[in-house]
Amino acid sequence: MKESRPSYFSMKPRVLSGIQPTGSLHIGNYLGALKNWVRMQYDYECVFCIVDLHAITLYQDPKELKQKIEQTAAIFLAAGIDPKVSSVVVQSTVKEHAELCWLLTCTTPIGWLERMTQFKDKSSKQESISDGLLQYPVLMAADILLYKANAVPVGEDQMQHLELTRDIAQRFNAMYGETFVMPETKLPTVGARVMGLDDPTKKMSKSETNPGHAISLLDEPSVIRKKIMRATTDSNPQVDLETAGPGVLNLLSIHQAFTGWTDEQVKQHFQGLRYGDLKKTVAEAVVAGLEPIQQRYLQIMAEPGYLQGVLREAAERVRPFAAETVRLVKDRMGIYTD
Ligand code: ATP
Ligand code: LTN
Repeated sequence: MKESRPSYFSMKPRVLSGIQPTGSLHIGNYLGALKNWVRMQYDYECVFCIVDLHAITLYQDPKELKQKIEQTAAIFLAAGIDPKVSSVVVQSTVKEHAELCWLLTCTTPIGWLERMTQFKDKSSKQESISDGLLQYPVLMAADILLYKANAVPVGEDQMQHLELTRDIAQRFNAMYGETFVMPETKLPTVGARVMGLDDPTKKMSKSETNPGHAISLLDEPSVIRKKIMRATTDSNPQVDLETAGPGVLNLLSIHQAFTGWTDEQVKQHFQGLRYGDLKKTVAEAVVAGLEPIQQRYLQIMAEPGYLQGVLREAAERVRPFAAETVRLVKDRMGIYTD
């Protein structure tokens, strides 16, 4: 079957990434993913998804979920995603994500899914595990392969899922002929794994409930300062870069990711500084970095219909491309296409 390229998609390489609308986005999501998206959007053809079908692999309150989907989309735009050049899409509004997912579940061995550390981790915390939680990475592979994405900017925790995506693509190509492009993982140089402020041995996460754990992108400056001042460090009184524990290293990398300082600048400024002063400096960098995002977020949310229009237009824009991929995949598998 001949592949056609709907006119919207240019010859630029493509990017796809997504964030679950499962709570308030935090600085880990920003530094690990969003900030990189903003940087990449002019060099790539980008699709950024609010992955609501992923979110429901764990129970979500239906009334809250709708709100969280819109809030997540608003944060994407507030962080600097330009809806004129990038497509901000609610995953469930382009039905081909679910359709391709089903086709891929039929070529993915269960053993590959049972080995995923995120599945093992999340399922160990549940009394009853949904089939969707096991299929989660196949849906993620479908998101990526649907748009034949060349690059996927994510945080470090998603590396295993990206490897699996390549395995799924390779297996499909071997079974049915060259169909999918191999996507590359793009990690940020700093901030690929931001740790919890309350426990620097755990990744900062939306679903963690301790209020001192994460800094939300919408936290007020006073809240940000308080959370950072209370962050867990270690028993040393001051920064020693040679022996610093994970709490101090986490604060330093948060600072570096927000300011763009070089390693040398970090060393010059922080070596020997007392922890109280380190925390004040980090807090001010975070407050300054988030202020413009928070202002834009309020403006976006105050404009009736704007966000809904952006989401509708983006879905319309990408649908022909998604439909074309599903058509090709079905054709390769011998499924009836009209
Ligand atoms: P949840 O707790 O609901 O699983 P999460 O906080 O892990 O959510 P996701 O929606 O799963 O967030 O992740 C969205 C993006 O943010 C992914 O690219 C992921 O790699 C990145 N990310 C999430 N947490 C961190 C973190 N602590 N540091 C760096 N990147 C992160
Ligand atoms: N599983 C991812 C979210 C996600 C994603 C994607 C990321 C869903 N589909 C496609 C990159 C590409 C997570 O961060 N938890």
